Amino acid sequence: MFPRKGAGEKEVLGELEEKTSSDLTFDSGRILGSMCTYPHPFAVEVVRRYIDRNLGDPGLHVGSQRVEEEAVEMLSNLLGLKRGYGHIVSGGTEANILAVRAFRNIAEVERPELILPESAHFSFLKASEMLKVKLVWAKLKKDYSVDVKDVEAKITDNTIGIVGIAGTTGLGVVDDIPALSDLALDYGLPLHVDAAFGGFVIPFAKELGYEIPDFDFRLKGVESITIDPHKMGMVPIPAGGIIFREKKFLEAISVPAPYLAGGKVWQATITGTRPGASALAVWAMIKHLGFEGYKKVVKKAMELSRWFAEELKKIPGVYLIREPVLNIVSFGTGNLEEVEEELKKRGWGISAHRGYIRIVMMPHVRKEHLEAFLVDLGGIMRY
Ligand code: 0PR
Repeated sequence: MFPRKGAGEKEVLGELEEKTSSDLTFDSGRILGSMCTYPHPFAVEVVRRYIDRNLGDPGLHVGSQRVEEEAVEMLSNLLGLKRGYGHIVSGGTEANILAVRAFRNIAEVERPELILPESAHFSFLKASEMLKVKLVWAKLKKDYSVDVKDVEAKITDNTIGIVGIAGTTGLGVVDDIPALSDLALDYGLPLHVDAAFGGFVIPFAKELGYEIPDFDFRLKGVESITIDPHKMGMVPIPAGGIIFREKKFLEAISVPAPYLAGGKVWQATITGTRPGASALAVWAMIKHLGFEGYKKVVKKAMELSRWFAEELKKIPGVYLIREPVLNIVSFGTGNLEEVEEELKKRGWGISAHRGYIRIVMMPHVRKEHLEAFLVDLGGIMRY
């Protein structure tokens, strides 16, 4: 009920505290299956300071708009491009929708089709429904990366573009983006890379010596990339990123907003009013941590995932779906649904996919949390 009379702040906060007491928190060490994490305290401070900035009316907040452009530029640099075109958006879902929208608007075909791996995130289902683009699913190989031959076999005159994934949602697999890029160039099609998760992992992991396929704008067929700062970037929700190689893609999805403070401006994002604080937090985190800072975070996460994968193998009845590529480890068991239920009963925040359980070594996940988890899992598997 909408209250007629207001209550004191203390009372309201007390009520909120009680209502959210059933939430799992990141600092409890129980959330092991999420792609989110406790944001970096510095990013939280930036959001608090600039909470009122609205990039939906950039004429009012000219400075913040410039900062967003710089954040996009730094993300482009990380992804091998001197200058890219894009926005800090609400997350990977919005970023993927914008990419599909751009491909569809540029292609101008009557019955648009998008080819994407069977491992693609469900955000593409939303894009398909909203944009009336048919999804054409390409098969996966035994290693769970997309079968590039199957992608090629599915290209038709209606194809508006191809999607590759750099860090799949379930297993953290990186598709053979170099081969997809060559294919895209051969057929004159744009390639979108969904690096919502992998974007803030792969560049650092590669420099640490992990063997991961190239995935970014250094490959000429790659026209757009989704990269989410609110996952491994440690920026508060909402913070996604969409970067296009060429300006024409952004222009293809821009609509005029004629009456705003900046005069006639163009808007490409799905959201109109949108948080400037998010863009500022992305900028601030990149400046604060730098490449070396993120590399340290990724080093820890990668090492932990390798260790955890080996420990899992020691538990009878537990098997890895595949060796980890990024900082995601997924495993199966014989009686999976029961195991899932038992783990959840013991208070573990895991992510249960069809056929396996996913553990993501986010920055808040520490070895002692995983050790406690392994003890519980071992116990469950014994009876
Ligand atoms: N692309 C990929 C490859 C993703 O994994 C995700 C989200 C998205 C796009 C969409 O991103 P947004 O959720 O930011 O729109 N992957 C996570 C998942 O589905 C999202 C998530 C995050 C789920 C935290 C649970 C959770 O606790 O697993």
